[in-house]
Amino acid sequence: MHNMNTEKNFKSGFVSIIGRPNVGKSTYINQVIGQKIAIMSDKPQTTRNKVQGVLTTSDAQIILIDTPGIHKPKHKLGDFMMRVATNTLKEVDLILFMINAVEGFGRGDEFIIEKLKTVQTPVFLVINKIDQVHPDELLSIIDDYKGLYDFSEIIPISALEGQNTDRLLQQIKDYLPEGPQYYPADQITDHPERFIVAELIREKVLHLTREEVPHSIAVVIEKMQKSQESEKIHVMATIIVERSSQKGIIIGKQGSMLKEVGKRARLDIENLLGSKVYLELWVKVQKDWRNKLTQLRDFGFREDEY
Ligand SMILES: Nc1nc2c(ncn2[C@@H]2O[C@H](COP(=O)(O)OP(=O)(O)OP(=O)(O)O)[C@@H](O)[C@H]2O)c(=O)[nH]1
Ligand SMILES: [Mg+2]
Repeated sequence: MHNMNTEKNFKSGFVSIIGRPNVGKSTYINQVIGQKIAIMSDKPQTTRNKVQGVLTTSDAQIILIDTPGIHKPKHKLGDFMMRVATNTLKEVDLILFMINAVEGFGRGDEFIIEKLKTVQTPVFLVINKIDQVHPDELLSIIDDYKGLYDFSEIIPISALEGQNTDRLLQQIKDYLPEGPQYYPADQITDHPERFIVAELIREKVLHLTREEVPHSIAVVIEKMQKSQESEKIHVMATIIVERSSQKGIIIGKQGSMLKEVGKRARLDIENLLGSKVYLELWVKVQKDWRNKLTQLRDFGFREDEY
């Protein structure tokens, strides 16, 4: 049973963050939650699944939903990602449409605004990365977007540096209805630890590789259990790639790349689990997995769960 908070005037609700790839949606969620639950990278299309971050305060519970960046799908995985992003819009109490202050208006935004016009939910325009532009430029960005949709609020922030994020959080609370506490106060995400562990490994590959490699991988956790000989948690994971050339890149010269991925991932996983970790990584080729529905399901991309 959840620890229901019955205090009067307690507010709660679901808030979906939508936007083009790379605008900083995952960075914002992590900033609010104060821990890395959604992986981040400078490569577009980092987020693939819906990730919920839960923030509980004395007077409210905000469930923030991170979604994959809106882009034109090139394979079945891309189709899945777009459905995950747009399906959430109907079911939430508030939508944050996030844009990047550095880039101007783009085709992806046009598509998102068309989607927004089909729902009744209030929408905030959140202009992120203001640490990278001169304040004068903000006015022209606001002008570009203001005429396209009747936004409930327009809020410039820097998710990375935390500028104005308190104000945004207050505005979110103002728009939420009175409601129950859905999750226990100490729960920060709806995803099982296994999922986040797999994502942390994928994040390191995203950071360390280039070109087609980052997008062609999936990570599957084969085993995660406390080892009997030591206090460590034994994590065994397989990195799936599409071609044997990519397998070579991920393993690296004499295993150097895989070793580096493992070293960096282990530190993050230890942080997440609060325990020492023994991380064992394998690499396997599964041709064209991003286009095979059965494989997508095997790797955890299940639409019925979203
Ligand atoms: N300068 C600056 N960089 C930021 C800010 N917020 C995010 N970034 C950077 O922008 C890049 C993309 O951030 P993510 O949070 O992964 O973006 P996303 O919108 O989740 O991207 P997808 O999951 O691919 O849709 C990362 O390199 C972040 O460090 C910000 O406020 N200022
Ligand atoms: Mg993301």
